[in-house]
Amino acid sequence: MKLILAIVNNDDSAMVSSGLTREGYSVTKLATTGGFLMSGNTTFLIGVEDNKVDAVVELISSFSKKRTQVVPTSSYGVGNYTSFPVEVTVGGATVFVLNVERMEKL
Ligand code: 2BA
Repeated sequence: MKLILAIVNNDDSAMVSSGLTREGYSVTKLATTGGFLMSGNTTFLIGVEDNKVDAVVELISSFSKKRTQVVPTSSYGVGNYTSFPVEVTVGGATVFVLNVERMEKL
């Protein structure tokens, strides 16, 4: 068994969530915050049999869009701070697949 940990943009999370539940997967959603942009995203925990991993990753990918975001950054030069915007690409989704040693529902 595997545990899929998928970090998804908040704008895509409703589609990812309904897509997964529609296909019969059990899903837990956590409200999380990205360390770089400090904005909200959603982390899905999905426990599945090994042979379902690729299908779940594909499904998450199909609902997770890449988007660009402009982030203000600042640098210090010749006695003053300068602020300038930088564009970063966020997503689709960041996915980790972990081995599960044991799972029980008690
Ligand atoms: P954030 O940490 O808020 O990062 C948002 C986006 O900013 C990232 O998109 C990436 O394009 C950019 N970024 C992040 N750190 C950066 C840095 N040090 N310098 C320049 N640009 C940087 P994604 O890569 O699509 O990541 C989206 C979210 O997924 C991240 O939000 C974070 O919550 C999570 N994530 C991504 N990689 C991770 C990892 N290796 N471990 C844990 N969480 C991760």
